[in-house]
Amino acid sequence: MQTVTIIIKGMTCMGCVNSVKAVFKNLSGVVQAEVTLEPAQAIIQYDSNNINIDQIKAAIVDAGFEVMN
Ligand code: 9UX
Repeated sequence: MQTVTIIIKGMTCMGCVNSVKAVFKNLSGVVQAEVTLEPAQAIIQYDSNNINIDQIKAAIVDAGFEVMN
């Protein structure tokens, strides 16, 4: 299992946080995701056999947010 912290720009309320959480819920390979507004980030545990960081970041961008790292 791998863990990555992704800094997310564009989350301005808890609705946004829930939107990002929903993205991870439907993403195969993401095992656990802790999304917070302050700081605006997601700490993600994922299985590198099923998904990579670029794919995780792409899903966040597809949902309308920006990845800062
Ligand atoms: Mo809150 Mo986020 O009303 O796009 S859901 S700003």
